[in-house]
Amino acid sequence: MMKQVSGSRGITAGVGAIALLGLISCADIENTGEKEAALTDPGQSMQPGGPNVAQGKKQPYKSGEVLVRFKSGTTSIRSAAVHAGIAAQVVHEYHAPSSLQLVRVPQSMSVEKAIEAYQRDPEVLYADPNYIYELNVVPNDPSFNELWGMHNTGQLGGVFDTDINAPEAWNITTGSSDVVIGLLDTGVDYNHPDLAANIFTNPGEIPGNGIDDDGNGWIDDVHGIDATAESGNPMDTDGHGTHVSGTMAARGNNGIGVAGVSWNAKIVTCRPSTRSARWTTSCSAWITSSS
Ligand SMILES: [Ca+2]
Ligand SMILES: [Ca+2]
Ligand SMILES: [Ca+2]
Ligand SMILES: [Ca+2]
Repeated sequence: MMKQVSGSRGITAGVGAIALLGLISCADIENTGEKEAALTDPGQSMQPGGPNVAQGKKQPYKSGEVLVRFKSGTTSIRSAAVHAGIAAQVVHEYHAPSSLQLVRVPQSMSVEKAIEAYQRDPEVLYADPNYIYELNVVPNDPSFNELWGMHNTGQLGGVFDTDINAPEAWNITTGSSDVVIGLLDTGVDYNHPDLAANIFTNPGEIPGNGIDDDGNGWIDDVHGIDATAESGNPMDTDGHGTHVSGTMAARGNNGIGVAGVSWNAKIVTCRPSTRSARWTTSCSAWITSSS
């Protein structure tokens, strides 16, 4: 279960990030003009000593390409001679880090063999594959970082990747407002700033006029019903239903609070009766008739 932060309007609580999408390689970072990102030294972020395919975990990289960084003071004549030794061609030279080059190796040579050859040369500081990184969709909601169940980097001390891989799923879809989710819980705070946009509205009901406009047996049932109080007002009286709603469909990437599994789905609510089993009929009938 995700960590819940209490408060008068708490759904769940964190630190924001940037919405990113797509595949990008180390070399592309500079080629696409992301100068600040390119200042990151690939050799410091990758597995030293060659591609990590030999270490049990495959990370995709561009075939036929190697990033080579020479030691400080290596002359261009010397580096050119090293490349010529394996018939590799320099296709890009980086300003930062210094002495870093992207080379294309011959088709007859694997990236692994090329890296082995470079690493044998004393002038080479390191040689790495041109790894491809997948930049997943991460919402800008300030408390997203606390949702370890969605994306666990160990940020709260837990086990890395023990999560539902939400950013990976969001690469495919972040949900649809055409989907309506029925909530059977303690109700929902339908005015919550991170839920209000995703609360279902009964199109046949005029709010606050004391009339059952759509004739479904419930007066002013705009966002759901409360089968316990037998009213058309499903306002949460406990907080649990609001918390669950946040997990299901808090508005994602709106700069507020958290993100639900679905960023846009609509929530329709029935607060069940604790006094009789009649609520099951009431809830199912209302949800079916109104959504
Ligand atoms: Ca994960
Ligand atoms: Ca009604
Ligand atoms: Ca009404
Ligand atoms: Ca949000």
